[in-house]
Amino acid sequence: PADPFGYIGLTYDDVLLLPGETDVIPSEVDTTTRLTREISIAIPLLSAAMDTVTESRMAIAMARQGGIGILHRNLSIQDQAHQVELVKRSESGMVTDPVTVGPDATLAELDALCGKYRVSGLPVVDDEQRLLGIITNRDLRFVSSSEYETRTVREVMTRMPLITAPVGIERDDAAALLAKHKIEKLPLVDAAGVLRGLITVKDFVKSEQYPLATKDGESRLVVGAAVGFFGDAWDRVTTLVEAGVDVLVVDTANGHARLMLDMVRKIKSDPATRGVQVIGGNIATREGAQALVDAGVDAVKVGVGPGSICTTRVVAGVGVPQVSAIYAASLAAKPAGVPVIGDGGLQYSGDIAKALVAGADSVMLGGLLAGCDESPGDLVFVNGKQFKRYRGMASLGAMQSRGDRRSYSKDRYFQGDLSDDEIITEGIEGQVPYRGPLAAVSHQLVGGLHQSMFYVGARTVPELQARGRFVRITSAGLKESHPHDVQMISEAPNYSSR
Ligand code: RVP
Repeated sequence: PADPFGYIGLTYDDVLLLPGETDVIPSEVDTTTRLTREISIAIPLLSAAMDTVTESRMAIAMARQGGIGILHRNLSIQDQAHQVELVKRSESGMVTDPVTVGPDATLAELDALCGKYRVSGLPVVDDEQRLLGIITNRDLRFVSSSEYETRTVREVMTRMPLITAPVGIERDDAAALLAKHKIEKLPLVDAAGVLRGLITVKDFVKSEQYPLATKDGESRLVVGAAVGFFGDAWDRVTTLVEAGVDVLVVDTANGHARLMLDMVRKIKSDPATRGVQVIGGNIATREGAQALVDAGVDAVKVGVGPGSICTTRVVAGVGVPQVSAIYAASLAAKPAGVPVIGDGGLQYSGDIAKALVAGADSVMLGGLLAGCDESPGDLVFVNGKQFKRYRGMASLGAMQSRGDRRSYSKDRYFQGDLSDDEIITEGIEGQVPYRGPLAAVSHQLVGGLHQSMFYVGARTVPELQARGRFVRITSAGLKESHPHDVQMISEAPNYSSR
């Protein structure tokens, strides 16, 4: 090769967007973008598949805001599939396959079911799924918990006849029935009295509260989940698909691996799974993106080493600064019509627009979301300040097995065959400041993007991508970008110095 050093890699802090002629008002821009070939999202954000970022609570919150959460895979197959179910059942126009309980279950068993699915009551059905009644908080109000082991659902449920509706009832008619009878749940039954679905008042409230929510054809929230390609990975894939997952992320630290490409091809061609959207990654070169596109992915995820908790670039000496990596990947993905996801390395809201102009269609966030209420883990107090733990999936903590629970995170880094004391870590464990509810954090991030679009003069994401131009800056320019020569005396909601 003529030049063994190739090109210079640039990242977020190396560039700024040029301001342009504009008549755009920030509050009026449209941030809708393509997540995959077939799924659009109203805000270009994904929450990372990490065990300190995305479980069902975060996935629900992300989808409600108009983005999507990717459930991490450092869980047993059953636990991860259960997380998918929690998201899919969380809110919908109609639940087609509601959780039910039999009349002879004890109240303790009922309680456990309600806890597992986070619902406040269940339809009661016989062995043939015929509706017998319904049991909700109202029915349990006068039962003492000491009786839960001995009393059965049959004794306290509200029996038929109940207010029910036929399958296929219009949304407005259902809302009117709920209101007229002051009930919270409306079972849908067929002519034979068999339970076919359930509509709840909560779902109506939610859909008004979250107008941008990412939903599937049955108005259930959309969710993604990470899978690998070693060992029982195929079981994981099929179990997640059965649980209703919308997007699978074949997730590894080097997405240019042959096994990865085989897994993508298998999911896209197997009759049991080919309906699901597949994201492949991570890669950081044009060739890596091309290989994924050729294997048939529905989106390419970019990022080798940019993560705030990642040490790949120092441990292995491998990676590409993120803005250049996104650009390189887009050269292969764009002509094929495959969306690009920029994963990792974002520090501020301004980095979102930079990623989009470089060639991404959306971005995946870890550190920026790990401090939210909805991320797994408790608050930690340090010197009177509140933090939440945040760790890399290649950190010692994430890769070590705990008790009889093996780590599924190891094989993301091709180390499934190593014992705990042989692991080569590529990530660290740390903490980030507590940030409050995701809604507030995403408001600031997306609000920042609205401002970017105003400055560039773009009403839509495609316009931003077409109009955006970069200027490269020096370390003096970066210093000038941040607040300087002044002591900050109060915290801004979207800025902290690092
Ligand atoms: P960040 O948003 O900068 O915190 O980066 C999050 C991303 O970092 C994840 O989506 C993932 O691609 C990557 N990651 C996760 N764990 C590790 C690691 O331990 N090296 N890296």
